[in-house]
Amino acid sequence: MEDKIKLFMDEVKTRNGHEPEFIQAVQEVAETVIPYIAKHKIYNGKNILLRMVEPERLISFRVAWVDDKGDIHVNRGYRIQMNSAIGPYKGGLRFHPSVNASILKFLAFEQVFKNSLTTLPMGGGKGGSDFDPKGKSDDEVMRFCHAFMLELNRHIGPNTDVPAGDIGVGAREIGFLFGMYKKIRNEFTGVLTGKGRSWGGSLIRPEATGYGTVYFANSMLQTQGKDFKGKTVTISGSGNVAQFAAEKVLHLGGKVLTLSDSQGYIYDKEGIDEEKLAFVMDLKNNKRGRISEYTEVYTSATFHKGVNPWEVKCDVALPCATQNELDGEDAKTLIKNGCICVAEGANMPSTPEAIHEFHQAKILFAPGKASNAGGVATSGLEMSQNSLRISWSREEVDSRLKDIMSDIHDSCIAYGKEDDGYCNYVKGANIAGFVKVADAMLAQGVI
Ligand code: NDP
Ligand code: 2IT
Repeated sequence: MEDKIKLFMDEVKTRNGHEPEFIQAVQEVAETVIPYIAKHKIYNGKNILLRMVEPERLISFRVAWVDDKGDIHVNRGYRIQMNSAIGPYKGGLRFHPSVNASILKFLAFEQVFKNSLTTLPMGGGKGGSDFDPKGKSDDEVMRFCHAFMLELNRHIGPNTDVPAGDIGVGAREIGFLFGMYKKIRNEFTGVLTGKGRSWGGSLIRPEATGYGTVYFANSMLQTQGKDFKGKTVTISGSGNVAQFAAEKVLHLGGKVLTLSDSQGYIYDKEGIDEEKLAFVMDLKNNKRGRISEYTEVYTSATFHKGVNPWEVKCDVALPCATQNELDGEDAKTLIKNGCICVAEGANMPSTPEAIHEFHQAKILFAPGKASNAGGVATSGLEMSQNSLRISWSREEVDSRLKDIMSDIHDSCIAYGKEDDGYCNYVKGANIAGFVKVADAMLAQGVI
């Protein structure tokens, strides 16, 4: 089996040698899915995984725009249309200076499995740009988004490819992108999700990734007869996912100790309560400030520059910032400090070494493609509402989100439970996600 995996990975590395994040994401899937393929005859000899690692289409384009001073800038835009076996391509757009083909291919690849897990008919895609919205005026962000959509519009559509937000792309950016799509195509359609409430957006979509992550973590805790009540929780990030993960932890009676951004983390020993969280939301979403400013208002907190929050003792850790933000040493520290559960709100925040440590210690660990699937699942619900031209209530969407997260948890248990009763959620998510897409690819033939 090791040989089969190595042979496969050698081929992936030959073709994508300069893409470390993509190779990392594929390696994790290969280790769990290739043994499954070997045991299931219908997938033998079909090279399904080899087909799945090659994007159906990779679009790269120039985005030229003019700043407030009249200077011209050039950024690179991308859309990776990874797999459409079970539905139109679906996945977010990331605007961050680190964006490159490797990062977007890893995200698009993960998205294929994640979307399959949601039970909804969505293929996988991802896109974005190396544009940095930080420090730009609203007008500059608008001009960039309009220039980006001027090209992207010809590659997407409500039945073709439906982008949404990710790092650096929130309600403001989706608004500008949607406005330009509508103008060029003269169509008001559900071509993007994460839209504003008054123009086709779904209730609960802003909350969905963070809420879903905590619903999933709660199901994990319940397998041990536990829940969030009285649990201490460390969270990284302070953006969309982190904010609403924190909110749901508070709803369920947990105590949130940390939040972070790329400059460091804040530790509030008294806990970040609802009022303090409202301050953070205003600081990050409206004032576009830095998380360190929290300590200027709340003296119970300290700011720790240039480090991540995994050194803080906690019961549950929720990495909600970015890829590879939690390494093997961080994992050892969390385990040593008594952490019992790690659920990823971000995509691939734990390195392979960290995942190895969690599995060795047999603590509860959920990969993002399972635990953060609530965001895209609710995007799927937004697409359904757009197609039906209706909008569901908060309760309706939240209850569907809860059901979907619970179904994903069941799928992980079904495919990931090991002989000693420990659930390997990585294996469970990869195989459950793979089966649905692979069956569709088999049915559709070699294309
Ligand atoms: P936001 O842009 O709203 O927030 C991102 C947060 O992560 C910010 O606090 C940011 O800090 C921090 N961050 C970004 N890059 C780094 C870095 N290199 N090192 C440390 N911190 C960093 O993005 P989201 O909350 O939407 O996304 C967070 C994660 O969740 C990503 O991995 C994304 O792919 C994933 N995700 C998002 C979904 C969604 O619906 N939005 C759905 C599923 C997954 P700073 O401001 O300093 O950059
Ligand atoms: O990583 C993700 O799942 C997202 N950024 C959300 C994608 C979506 O289409 O809602």
